[in-house]
Amino acid sequence: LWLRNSIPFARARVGNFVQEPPQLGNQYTQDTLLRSFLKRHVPEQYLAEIEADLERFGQRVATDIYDLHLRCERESPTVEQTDAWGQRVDRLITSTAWRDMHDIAAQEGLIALAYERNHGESSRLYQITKLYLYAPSSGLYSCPLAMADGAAKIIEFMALLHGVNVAAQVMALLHGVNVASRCTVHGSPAWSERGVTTIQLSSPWLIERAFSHLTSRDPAVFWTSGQWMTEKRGGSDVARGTETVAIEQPDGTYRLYGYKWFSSATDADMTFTLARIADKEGNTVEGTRGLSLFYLELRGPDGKLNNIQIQKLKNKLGTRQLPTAELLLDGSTAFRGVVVITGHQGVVVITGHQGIVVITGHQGIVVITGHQGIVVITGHQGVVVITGHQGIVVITGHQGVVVITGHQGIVVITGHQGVVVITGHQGVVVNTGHQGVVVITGHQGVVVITGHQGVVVNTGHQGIVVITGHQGIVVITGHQGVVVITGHQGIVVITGHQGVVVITGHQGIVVSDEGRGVAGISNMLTLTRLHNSLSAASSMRRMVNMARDYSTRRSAFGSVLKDYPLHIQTLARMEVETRGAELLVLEVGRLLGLEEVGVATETEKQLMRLLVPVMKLYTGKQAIAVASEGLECFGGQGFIEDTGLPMILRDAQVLTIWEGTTNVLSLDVLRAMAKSRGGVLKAFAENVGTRLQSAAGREELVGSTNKVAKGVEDVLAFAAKNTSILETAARDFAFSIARVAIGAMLIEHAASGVGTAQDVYTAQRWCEKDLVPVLAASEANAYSLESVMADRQLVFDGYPL
Ligand code: UCC
Ligand code: FAD
Repeated sequence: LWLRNSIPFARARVGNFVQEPPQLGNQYTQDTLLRSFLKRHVPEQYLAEIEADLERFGQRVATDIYDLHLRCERESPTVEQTDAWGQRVDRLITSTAWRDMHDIAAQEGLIALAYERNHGESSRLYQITKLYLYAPSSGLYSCPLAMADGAAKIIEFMALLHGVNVAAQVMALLHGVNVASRCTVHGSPAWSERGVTTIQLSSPWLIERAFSHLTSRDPAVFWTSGQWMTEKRGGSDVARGTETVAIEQPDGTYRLYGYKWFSSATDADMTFTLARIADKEGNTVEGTRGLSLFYLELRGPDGKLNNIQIQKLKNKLGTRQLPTAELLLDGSTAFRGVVVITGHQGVVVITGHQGIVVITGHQGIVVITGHQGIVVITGHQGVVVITGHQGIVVITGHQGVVVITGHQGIVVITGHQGVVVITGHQGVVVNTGHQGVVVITGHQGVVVITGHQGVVVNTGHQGIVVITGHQGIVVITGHQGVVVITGHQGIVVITGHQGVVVITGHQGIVVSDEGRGVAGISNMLTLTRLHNSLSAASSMRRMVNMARDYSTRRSAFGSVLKDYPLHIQTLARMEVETRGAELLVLEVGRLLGLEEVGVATETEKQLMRLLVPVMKLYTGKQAIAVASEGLECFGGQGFIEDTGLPMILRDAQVLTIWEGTTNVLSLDVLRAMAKSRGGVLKAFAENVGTRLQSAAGREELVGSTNKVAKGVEDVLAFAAKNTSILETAARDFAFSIARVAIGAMLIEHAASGVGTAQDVYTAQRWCEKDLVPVLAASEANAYSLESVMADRQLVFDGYPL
C-alpha cells in the first residue's frame, strides 16, 4: 500500500509536474513600438480616445475574443450539399464562434473606423492598428474583413476623380432646367467658398447598395465581401485564367457562368468578381482586355444561393477556419450599377437611372424618374416621388409623403408614418386593389403595392441632390447641401459632405468599364495586401509575445529559459524582424490614411504604390520564418496542436501565396516602376533620404544611416544599369527595397522624440543585415544568361524534360 501511494506514476497518477502554459497579456499595452508609433503620429485631439479604445480592445483579444479564435479552428466549417430528400441545398455550416466574430467586427467598427473618418488622417491608422491587434485572435475572420475593406475601397475610390464646377448646373437643376448637358468647367471661387465639391466619374457598370453594409457597425446590417479572381487555369495570371462569361439580360443585369476555383468567403454577402462579357454571338475577348468587374450578392432575400453551387470545401494545410470553396456559377445574377445615398439631409433627384438605388437615413426630398431597376429607401423623413418607374420599389421606416405615379413594377412600403399617393399604376395593388390613385395617410404598418410604374420624392432636407442618366454606384453620406449628378456611368461615393456636390457627364476614369476588370479590382488588391501584411506582422508579434512569456515560465538545465543568453538572443532576433515588419505596415497604413483624406503628397502616393507589393511579399516571408522559429521556442509543445501554436505557422504559410505570390508581387514592383516611368523609385529614394535626414547628428545611428544611404544608392544604380535582367532579379530586387525601406523607417523612429534605447538597438541590428541582396547576387553573376541556363540544368537534373 505504501508503495502504491508514494509512487507518483501508478494508476491514474501521471506525475506531479504540470508546465505552466504561456499567457497572453494585454496586446496593446505590451506593444511598445505600436504605442510609440501612435504617439508620434496621431494628433493630440484623437490620441487619448484611440489609446483608451485600443487598451480595452488589447485586453479583449487576449481573453474572450481569443477563446472564440481557438473555437473557430476547432469547429471548422462544413457544407451540406443535399437535404435529407436529396434536394441540392449547398448549406454552409459555420460555428457560432465564427458568427460571433462577424458581430464583433461590426460592433468594434473594424471596417467602419476607416470610412467614418472621425479621426481625420488618423482614421485609417486607427483601423489598421485595431485590426493588427485583432488579426491573431480573429479565428481568421480577418480574411473576410480584408475583402470587405477592399470592396468598400473599390466603391469609395470612385469619388476621387476629376473636378467639375457646376454652379450653373446646380442652379439650372434647382430651377427645373434640363440638366442632361455635360459640364466640365472647373470650380468657381463663389461655389468653392460654399463648400462645392465637384466630381467627374465614369464607368458603365451597375452595382448595389454594398457600401453602407460594408461599413456598418450594426451586426444585423454589416456585410462581408468575397473576391473571386482565381479559376482553375490560373490565379496569378487571371488574364489568361478567367473563363467565366457574363451574359447581358434584357433588364440590364448579367448572368455569370463559370467555375471559381478558390472562394475564401463562401459565407460573404457579396463579392466582386471577374468575367468576360459575351456578345450576342457568344464571343468574348481574350486576355486582360476582355475582363470586366462584376458585383453580385451570394444569396437572395430568401437566403437561397444566387445560382451558385458549392462544389466542395477545400482541404487545406492551414486557414481551416475559413470556408474556402470551389464554386460553380450557373447563371448567377450580377450587376453593373448602383446608387447608394445614406445620411443625407437634402433633396435627391434621380432620373434615367438603370440599376439599383438605395437611400437610407435621408431627411429630404427624393425624386426618381424614368428609372429601370430597384429602389430601396429606408429610415426616410420627407417626401418621396417616383414616376415612370419600371422595377421594384421598397420604402421602409418612412415619415413623410410618398407619391408614386405611372409605375410598372412592385412597391413595398413598410413602417410608414405619413401620406402615400400612388397613381396611374397598371398592375396589382396589395391593400388597396385599385387602378387609379392610392392615398394612404397616417399609416403605421405595411403597404405593398405591385405592378406600378413610378418615381420617388422626399422633403425635410437641408439641400438638394439631383442624379440623372446614371449607370453605376453613387454613395452620399452625411450630406448637408446640394448634390447634382448627371449623365453618370459609374460609382460615386460622397461622405461627410457639408456643401454642394455636382457630378455631371462623367466618362473619365473607370473602375469597371468593359475590359477594365483587373485595373478595377486593383484597389481591392491594395487593401487586401495591406491586410495580409498586417496579419503577417501581427502573427509575428503574437508568436514573440507568447515565446517571451513562456521563457519566464519554462525551466531547463536548472534555469528558466529567460536566463540563457542564447535563448534571449534567439528571441531578440525574432523581435527585430517583428519590429521591422510592424513599422513597415504601420507606415503604409498611415500613408493610406493620408491619401484617403486628400493630404498625401505625390511622393507619398508613389511610395505607397511601390511599398504595397514590397510589404506584402516581404512580411509574408518574415512571418513564416518567425512562426517557425517561434514554435521551436516552445520545444516539443510547439508542435502540439492543442496548444493553439502550430496553427500560427500553418496559417502563416498562406500569406505568401494568396493575394499574389512572392514572384508575382516582385513583378508587380516592376509594373509599378514601368507605369510610373521610374517615379516610384524616385519617390522611394526621396523618402528614404528624408527619413535619414531626421537622424542627422545622432552619433549612435551614423553607421546604420550610412548603410541605408548606400543601400538606396545601390538599389537605384542596379535598376538603372540592369534593365534587361530586372525580371530575373525581381525577387532579390524587391527584398532589397524592403530591407532598405525598413532600415530607414527604424532609424527615423529611433531618432524621433518617442525613440528609446531599444529602438536605436533595433535599427542598428536591422542594418547589420545585407540590405541589398540583389547586389551580392548580381556580383556573383546570378542573373546572367549563363546562370539562368545553369539554374535550369540544375533544377531539371535527372528529370526527363
Ligand atoms: O487570394 C485571394 C483572396 C484570399 C483571401 C483574402 C486574404 C486577405 C488577407 C487576409 C489576411 C488574413 S483573391 C485573389 C488574389 N489574386 C491576386 O492577387 C492575383 C495575383 N496576380 C497579379 O497580381 C497579376 O499581376 C495581375 C492579375 C494583376 C496581372 O493581370 P494582367 O491583366 O495581366 O496585368 P496588366 O495587364 O499588367 O494590368 C492590367 C491593369 C493595368 O492598368 P492600366 O491598363 O491602366 O495600365 C495595370 O496597371 O491593371 C493595373 N494593375 C494595377 N494597378 C495591375 N496590378 C495593379 C496593382 N497592384 N495596382 C494598381
Ligand atoms: P500559379 O500562378 O500557378 O503559381 C505557381 C508558382 O509559379 C508560384 O510560385 C508563382 O510565384 C510562380 N509564378 C507564376 N508566374 C510567375 C512568373 N511570371 N514568374 C515567376 N514565377 C511565377 N483566390 C481568389 O480569387 N479568391 C479567394 O478567396 C482565394 N482564397 C484562397 C484561399 C487559400 C487558402 C488559398 C491557398 C488560395 C486562395 N486563392 C483565392 C487563390 C490564390 O489567390 C492563388 O492560389 C494565388 O494567387 C496563386 O495563383 P495560382 O494558384 O494559380 O498559382
